[in-house]
Amino acid sequence: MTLSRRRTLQLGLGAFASAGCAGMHNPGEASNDPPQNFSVSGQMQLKQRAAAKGLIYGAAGSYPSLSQNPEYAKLFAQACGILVTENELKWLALRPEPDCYDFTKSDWLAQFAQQNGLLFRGHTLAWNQANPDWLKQVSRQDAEKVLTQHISTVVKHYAGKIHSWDVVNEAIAGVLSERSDGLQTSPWLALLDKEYIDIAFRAAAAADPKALLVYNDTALDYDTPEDNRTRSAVLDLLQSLKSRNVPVQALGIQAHLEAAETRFNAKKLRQFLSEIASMGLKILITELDVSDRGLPGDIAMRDRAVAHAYEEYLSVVLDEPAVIAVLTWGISDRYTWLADFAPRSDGQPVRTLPYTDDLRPKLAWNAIARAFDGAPKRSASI
Ligand code: 9MR
Repeated sequence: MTLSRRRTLQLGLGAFASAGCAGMHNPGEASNDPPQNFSVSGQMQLKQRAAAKGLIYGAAGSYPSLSQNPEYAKLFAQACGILVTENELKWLALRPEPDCYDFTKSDWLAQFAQQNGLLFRGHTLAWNQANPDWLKQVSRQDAEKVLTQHISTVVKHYAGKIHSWDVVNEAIAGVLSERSDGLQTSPWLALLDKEYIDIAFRAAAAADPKALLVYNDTALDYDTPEDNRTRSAVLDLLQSLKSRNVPVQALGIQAHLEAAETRFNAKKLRQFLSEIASMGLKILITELDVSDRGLPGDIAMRDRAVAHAYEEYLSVVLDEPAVIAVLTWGISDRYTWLADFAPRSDGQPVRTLPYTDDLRPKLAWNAIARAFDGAPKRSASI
């Protein structure tokens, strides 16, 4: 049985992706060897290379990693133009009790961003995961008030200090949904049906008219039944929101990629981006990383395959002028969710992000730098 990418990643079933799975590339074949040349010129950081093209580069960071590791924090501030809260603004972290908002850790991150001249970005106001147990006790009658009050309080707390919000995260389950609209089972769907998406965006817009309001989703990248279905359901959802004047302003494409996945179809992805842009929406690549599960152990070869996946993907998405930002889900292999959620079956540490676990840039860094250097310059109005 082939499990979907979304489901295997969410359940942490990394061992599924052994090299023999259908659709997985066998890196031992010479014809499929990844390119060797990832040369980069100049000394500029990723955020500077992005900025030179009118783009923002940044990453997700967490309170434990940034507050406890000064060397990492220093590198993060040098490399990134924006900091995304990895976990600290999820309901689970922020709302231990119904009447309590604990901003301690998210405020620390906001201050870190401000002190280092980074933009700040919030993730996320409505998701089916990372919710506190007490949410299960909320009645249908109270649900709209609970969601609206949460969003109003949290968004106002950072109003004027935040670049953008992932207002709703992963509302679509695509092929995994039993509904014709592809919506993902969630406490909010159970309580408010699909209205919860409208309610969330309207509450966020009322609380901070300046923040960019993003609908964020995963499994949008490949030419697989799951991703084709997700792209189609996301287009339908965004069209429906726009037709009812729901204030969604951008699509966040998470882009959790897999180096061993061969079903990348540049034309289809490019077409999808054009369709999103034609709705007047901006696009952000919000959680980019490249899993190395399913690749052989050899580190040099693995790094080339991961780098190739970054460059191939980014060169397609950066061709679309509506893409305004590229954010990786972390910057160093030392702090990546993939170590726990998609570990390698050979037990070797994963090598998925631009910097190694001891904070040295590796080929993935070169690949991202090359994609920025080769990207068309955005016009000043974007
Ligand atoms: O990286 C995050 C990890 O530390 C958390 O344990 C996990 C559950 O809250 O969420 C991870 O981040 C996810 C993000 O919030 C939404 N898209 C998928 C990300 C990776 O699972």
